[in-house]
Amino acid sequence: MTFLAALRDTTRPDAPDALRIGDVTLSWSQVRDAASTFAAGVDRTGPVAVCAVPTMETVVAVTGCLLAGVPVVPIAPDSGPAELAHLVTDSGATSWAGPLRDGIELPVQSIDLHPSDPAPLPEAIDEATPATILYTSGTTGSPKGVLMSHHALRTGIEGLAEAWGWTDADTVAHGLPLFHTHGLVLGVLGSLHIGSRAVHTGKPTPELYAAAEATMYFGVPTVWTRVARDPESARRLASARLLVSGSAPLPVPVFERLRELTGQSPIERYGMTETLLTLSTRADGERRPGWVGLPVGEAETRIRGEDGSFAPHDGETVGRLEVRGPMLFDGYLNLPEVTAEVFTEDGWFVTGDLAVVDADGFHRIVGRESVDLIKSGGYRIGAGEIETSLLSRPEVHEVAVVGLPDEDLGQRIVAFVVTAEASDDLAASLVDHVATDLSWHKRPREVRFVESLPRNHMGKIQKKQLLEPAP
Ligand code: MCA
Ligand code: AMP
Repeated sequence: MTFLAALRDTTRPDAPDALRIGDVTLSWSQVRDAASTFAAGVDRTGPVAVCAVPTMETVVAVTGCLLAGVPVVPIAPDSGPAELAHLVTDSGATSWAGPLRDGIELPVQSIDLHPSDPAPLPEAIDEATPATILYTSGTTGSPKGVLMSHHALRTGIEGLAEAWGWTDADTVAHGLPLFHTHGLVLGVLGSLHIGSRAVHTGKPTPELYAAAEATMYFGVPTVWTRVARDPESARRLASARLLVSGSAPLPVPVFERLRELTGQSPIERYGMTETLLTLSTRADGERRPGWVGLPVGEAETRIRGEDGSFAPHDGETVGRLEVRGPMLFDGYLNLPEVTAEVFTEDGWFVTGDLAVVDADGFHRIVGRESVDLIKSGGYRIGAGEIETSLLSRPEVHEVAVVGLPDEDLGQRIVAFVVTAEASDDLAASLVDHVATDLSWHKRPREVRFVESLPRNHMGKIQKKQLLEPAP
């Protein structure tokens, strides 16, 4: 078996609308020809950095790299100079595809959506080959490159297809970014493997979802919260086969409101960049609000207490969630020690999430072990990265960044800043600094000036005290 099986299958009937992104639509054979032509010309000396704007060109470049067996590094199109420099240097990218960014001196690979003399489909490649290097934040330091093989992507997608009854009769729609697992791997590459049609709506707004006429809709909880607040758009999703939420916890009231408006309960699933998706409720099974269901495909899970003992399956005992399976990553690029730290001695990946499991094997994610990993709008953001960026400003003497509860975003990034120059202008300028230095979605939504940060007798900042509501 090979990843992107449906795209590679030249015997299946063509469909004129296999893939639609914004106002560009291509058939299966057109996607195949464009991607094969990109593959034929691609620089094979190192990974290709793809500026992941939500366009057909991005999908053709990514797919072309996969067909060629060249690892692809999707880059957030608005990465600031610090983030961009880190991603390009750390990944060892030797070429670039998509809109060129200032400061990038790599050779640019051309993308032709309609080649006049298309190259033939490349031979299947070894499944152990790295497919993607997806950058994701940790609690400290710069984002880490997560190496996913073709085998991991294929087995992960096939597990989901079984759980969701996902077939080539489906049309998948979403409007999520193409530089993360959710939007790129599940939302686009998954269809190119399974053979379903795919529609990228450009942005994930309720109106655009309502107009997409799909059978399966993918969204982060913020998207579903906005759909639930827009009854007219929500009702137009009633005829869909599955409404799927993931990347962060779906609030129970949103689950219930969606059920009221659409007549169907959303599917909730859980995953990580490092593990693809490991847990989900099933199309043919129970969908319980607040719970993420059962292991998918060949994934296995276990929950352990701090002393290493296994948590009883009583639906109450909270422990650390550990995962094993063929859809796991092959490590963090250039970071063997960090990779070793996130695996147990017997080879299970420690997710950093806290969970419970009940007698039926149903899982509920209770929270994260560290307050330093924030999930805002479904984006994973490391507090340390934002603190480092803010501390580069001379006005900032001390800073602590936390995620506070937010009805729309799940968590919103709040920076507590100690400075001698507190003012509204400084707050706005610090927000702007992070938005341009790192990226737009990493900007604090709020800056609070404080006299000092709460510390324990060892001098360590007590972030938990900052999570309490402001007086
Ligand atoms: C956006 N705006 C900007 C920029 N970007 N302005 C200046 N510069 C920019 N670079 C503007 C927009 O035009 C808009 O303006 C306003 O900012 C707010 O934009 P919006 O898109 O609504 O952003 P948001 O409210 O901040 O974000 C909500 C969101 C977003 C759209 C849901 O958070 C999102 O796309 N999240 C998806 C994250 C994701 O895919 N995570 C998956 C990780 P105006 O209002 O004037 O139009 S993978 C994963 O987690 C695993 C494997 C898993 O389990 O799935
Ligand atoms: P990322 O690497 O961006 O995929 O983020 C992975 C993290 O997202 C996980 O470790 C969880 O904390 C969180 N996450 C993903 N899906 C869910 C979900 N359905 N419920 C709760 N948390 C989730």
